[in-house]
Amino acid sequence: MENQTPERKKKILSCIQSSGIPTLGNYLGALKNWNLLAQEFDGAFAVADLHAITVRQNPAEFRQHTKEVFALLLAIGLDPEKSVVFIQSQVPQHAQLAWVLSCYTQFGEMSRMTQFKDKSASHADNVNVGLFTYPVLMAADILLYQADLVPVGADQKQHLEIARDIASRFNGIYGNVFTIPDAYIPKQGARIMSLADPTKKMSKSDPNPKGYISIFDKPDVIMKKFKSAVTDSEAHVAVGEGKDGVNNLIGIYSCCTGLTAEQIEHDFEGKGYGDFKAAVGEAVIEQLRPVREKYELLMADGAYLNDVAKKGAQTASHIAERTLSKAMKKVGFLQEIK
Ligand code: ATP
Ligand code: LTN
Repeated sequence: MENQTPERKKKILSCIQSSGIPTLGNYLGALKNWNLLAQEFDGAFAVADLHAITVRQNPAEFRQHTKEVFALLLAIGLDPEKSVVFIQSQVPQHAQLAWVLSCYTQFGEMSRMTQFKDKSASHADNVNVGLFTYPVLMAADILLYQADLVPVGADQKQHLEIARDIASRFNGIYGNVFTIPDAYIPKQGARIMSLADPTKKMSKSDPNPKGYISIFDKPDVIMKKFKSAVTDSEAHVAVGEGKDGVNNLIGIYSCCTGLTAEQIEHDFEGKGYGDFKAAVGEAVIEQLRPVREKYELLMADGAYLNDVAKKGAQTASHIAERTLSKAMKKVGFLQEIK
């Protein structure tokens, strides 16, 4: 039809830090959905290596983790011909916009961030300013790409709200510069808990490797970790209050099989935790197998990864620059002396 502009395809963006080897929590809470959403929307996905240095990194390990996490983005099925897949530090506009936005963010709002409180407690010897302003850089990541939707795990909800607040404040002063993003938090898998301490979120920076399943763990290691997962003394496979360990295992099994909690309870009626843990281990092994296999092939082809990263950074930089220059112009940065 004439005069009718086609509806704009929605844009999504998300990032994952290269602060370690990604876990089953990252996969079920975030990565799995990225791939599904990328089929439907215009996607941009990045390795947030700038965020990773808020915690001290060993340079050689950090380089390796960035390569691994980048390979993982392709291994989960993201197609670099369809989505922009890149490494954050290779696109300088992220750090540039973060500075500008930091001048539109209040100290008081940052002080309320629960992740800052948690991380400054767990890294008491290195409570750096980057850890404090981390959500501003995250807002820059999102706003540069005018993202409508940001798929993340539940722990990032508060950071998304801040990104929305910063964008609305900036737009309120200067007009419509940024799209106001919505968080996309999955109904299932948004908060996978540690297998060793199910009151804590599964984290790739957990010093106890028994607490997390790495996406690249081999099947026998996965099975061993599930068999030693902390549960309770009830021996009854059912969701319940105070049954954090079993609730977590039911959640994981449900994400991997598509079964509801009721179906799982029914299927395991009268069976012990041993059988259930083995079934969960098996389901996770099958869920991660294709990802690990593709990842291993990709890791053997450094030249291909490098090529994809370069092209991704170029495309990302082109998109990001449009937003950055618009924002800087609005603020009043001198563009050209006439
Ligand atoms: P760290 O554990 O080192 O603090 P992280 O894994 O929490 O890092 P990211 O790597 O940046 O942080 O997380 C990438 C994505 O994975 C985010 O969307 C985050 O919400 C999600 N995520 C992280 N941990 C979990 C979890 N246990 N359950 C569900 N989603 C998670
Ligand atoms: N802070 C996020 C990682 C992250 C991110 C982003 C997520 C950095 N930039 C932009 C979504 C959008 C975390 O999960 N820890």
